[in-house]
Amino acid sequence: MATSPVSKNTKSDYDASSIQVLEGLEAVKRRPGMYIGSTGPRGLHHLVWEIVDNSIDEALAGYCTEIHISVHPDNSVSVSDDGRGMPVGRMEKYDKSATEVIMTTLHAGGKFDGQGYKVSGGLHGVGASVVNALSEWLEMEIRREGHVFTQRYERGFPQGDLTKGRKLKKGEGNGTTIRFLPDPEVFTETQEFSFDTLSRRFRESAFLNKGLKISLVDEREEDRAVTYQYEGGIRDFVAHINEAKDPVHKTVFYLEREDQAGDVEVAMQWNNGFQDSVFTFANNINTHEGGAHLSGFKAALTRTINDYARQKNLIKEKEENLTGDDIREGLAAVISVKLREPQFEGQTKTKLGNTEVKGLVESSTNRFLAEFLEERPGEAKAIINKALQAARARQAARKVRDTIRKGYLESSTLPGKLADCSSKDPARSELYIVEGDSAGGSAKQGRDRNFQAILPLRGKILNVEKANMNKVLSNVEIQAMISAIGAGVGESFDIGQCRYNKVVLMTDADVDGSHIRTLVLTFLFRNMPELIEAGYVYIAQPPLYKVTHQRRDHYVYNERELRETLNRLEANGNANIGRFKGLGEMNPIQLWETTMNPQNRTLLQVTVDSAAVADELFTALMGDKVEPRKLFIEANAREVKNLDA
Ligand code: 1YM
Repeated sequence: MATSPVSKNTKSDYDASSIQVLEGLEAVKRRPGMYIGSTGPRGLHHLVWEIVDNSIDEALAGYCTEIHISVHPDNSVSVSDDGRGMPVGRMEKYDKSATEVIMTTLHAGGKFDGQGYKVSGGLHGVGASVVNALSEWLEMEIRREGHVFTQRYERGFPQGDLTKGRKLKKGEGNGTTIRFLPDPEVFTETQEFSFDTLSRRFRESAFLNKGLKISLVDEREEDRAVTYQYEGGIRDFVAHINEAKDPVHKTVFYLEREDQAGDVEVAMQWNNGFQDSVFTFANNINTHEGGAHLSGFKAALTRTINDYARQKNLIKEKEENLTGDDIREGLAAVISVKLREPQFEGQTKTKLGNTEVKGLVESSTNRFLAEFLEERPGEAKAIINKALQAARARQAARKVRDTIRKGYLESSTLPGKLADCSSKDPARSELYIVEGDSAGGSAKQGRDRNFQAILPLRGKILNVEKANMNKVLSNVEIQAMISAIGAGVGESFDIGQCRYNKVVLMTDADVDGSHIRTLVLTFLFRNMPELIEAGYVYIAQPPLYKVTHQRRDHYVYNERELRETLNRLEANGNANIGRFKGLGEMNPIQLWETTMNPQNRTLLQVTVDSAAVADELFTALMGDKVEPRKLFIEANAREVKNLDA
C-alpha cells in the first residue's frame, strides 16, 4: 500500500496512478510465473494462499477468529473471514475506494499504520491484486460500517465501483469474502484444486495460530470437509508429529515469550525414533533453510541438556559432552517466531536473517528448558538417556563409516554387483537400481553400457526408520548403494562427487516393488536428501501389459491405456493380452525398449515439496505403528503417487 502522504489530487496525478495500476496488472498477466512461482498446480494453489494470508494477517492483528474456505463445483474458490472487513473508504489520491486500490495495485498489501505482523512478504507475498489479475472473475463482499459492500472484477478490471448495499442484519458481523475463478487462459492444463494440498496447509496455519478456526468445504464431493482449531497451537503440532511414534516422555515442552523484538514460541517432545523433525517458521512462513531462530534453539538445547546431565552426574566428569546431533535424535520440535520486519535470505528465501532473534530464542529456551527439566526429573532422565544411547550408537557408527570409507570410497572400489557404465561423465551417466538378481540380469543385457550402470538389490533393504545409523551403515545392500553413488552419506555427503546425475529406481509394478521403492526412497531421503533436492532421483515406469495384435506388440502402462489401446486397435477379442508380473519376465530387449531406452521411456522425477510433509509421509509409511500407517495410505493414496512423481 502506498503509505506516502496523500498528495494534492490534481488531474495529472490521477492519470499517472491509473496508468501505473494498468501497467502493474498487465505485467502480472504477461509473466504470471514471476509473481506466483508457476502456472502449474503450485501457482494455482498459491492464489488461495495469497487470499487466505490476508485473513491470517487480520487474525494476527487480533480481529479475526474464523476463516472459511469453499471449493465450488466450477473450480472457483471463496475465502471468508470475520475480521474488520477490508477498508472501503475513498482514497483521494487514486479517486477510488481503498478496496479497489488494494485489488488493483501491486504490493498494496501493506498496513496503513505500519503496525503488527504480516504473513505476506515471504516467498511470494504479492497481495490480492495478483490473484485478481489472474482470475477470470473475482467477487468481493465486505461487511463493514453497518453495510454490505460488493464489487466484481473480470481479469483485474473492475466491473463498476464498489457498491454499498443492504444493511447488516442483527448478529451479522464484519468481515471479508472473496470468491474467484482462476483464469483458464493462464492455468492452461486442466487444473483442479487438491483437497489434500489445501487441507494440509490450513492445518499447518491453524497449528501456527493458536485458537484460529479454519474450515474447508469441498463442494465438488459430498462429505469432504474439515475444520481445524488448536487451542494448544504448536504444542498440538508437536503432538501431531509424534502421533505415529512413541514419545519417550509425557509432557510436550512449551514456551511462549513476547518481547520488543518479537514473539517466540517453542514446542518439543522426544520420541523413540532416530530422526529429528525440527520445523521452523517466521511469520507463519516455513523457514526450510533455518536461520537465526534455529541457531538460537540448537545452541540452547545443547547447552542446557549438557549442563543438566553434568549437574545430575548423568555424564561423568571425564566423559565427553553430548553433541547436538545426539541430543536431537528422535526430537520433534516446532519453533515459531513472529517479527515486525522479518528478513528472509538464502537460496529459496526461506532462511531467517534477523540476527537479534538468535539471542531471543536462545535465552528463552535456556531458561524455560532448565525449569522444565528441574520440575520433571523422571522425564528429564528419559530424555538424557535417549541422548546417551544416541551418543553410543553414533560412536559405533563412526567406526563402521570409517571402515566403509577406507574400504570403498577412498580406494574407490566399486561394489561387486555393480555393472558400471563406461562413461565417467556424471552428466551423461545413469545408475539403475534394480529389484532382484533376475531383473538385474535382464537389465545388464538390455542396457546401453556406454552410459547406463546397473546395481541389482537382493530382496528387501533395511527399513531405515526402524534402525539406528550403525545398523543402517552395516547393511550390505545400503553399502553397495552408497559406494556406487560415490558421494558419501549423511553429513559427509558431497553432491559434487556423485557419479551419476540420474539414479533410477526400477522395481516391479506390484506391492512388493512399491514397498522396496519406498524403502530405498526413505533411505535416500534420510541420508542423501541433497540427491533428491538436486532432482537426480527418478522412478522407472515398466509396462503392465503387452497387447499382441496382428503380430505387433503394444506395451501398455496402466488400465486406462489398456482400454484405450484395445479400442484403438478395434481388437474385438482378437488381441492377446499378457500381464507382466515382474521385470524379470521381460527379456532384455523388451526391458530396453519399454523402460530403459531414453527415446521411449517415461521417468518420473522424485521431488519432495515440503520437508514437513515428506517427513510425515515417510514416518507414517515406514514407522512401526500400524494403525496410522494404514490410515495414512488410505487418506493420501493420491499424494503418495504424487510424491513418487
Ligand atoms: C478473504 C480475504 O482480505 N481480509 C481483510 C483484509 C484487510 C483488512 C481486514 C484490514 C486491514 C487493516 C485495516 C489494516 C486488508 N487491509 C488492507 C489494507 N480477507 C481479507 N480484513 N482494516 C482492515 O491492516 O490496517 C489490505 S488487506 F491495505 F487496507 F491495509
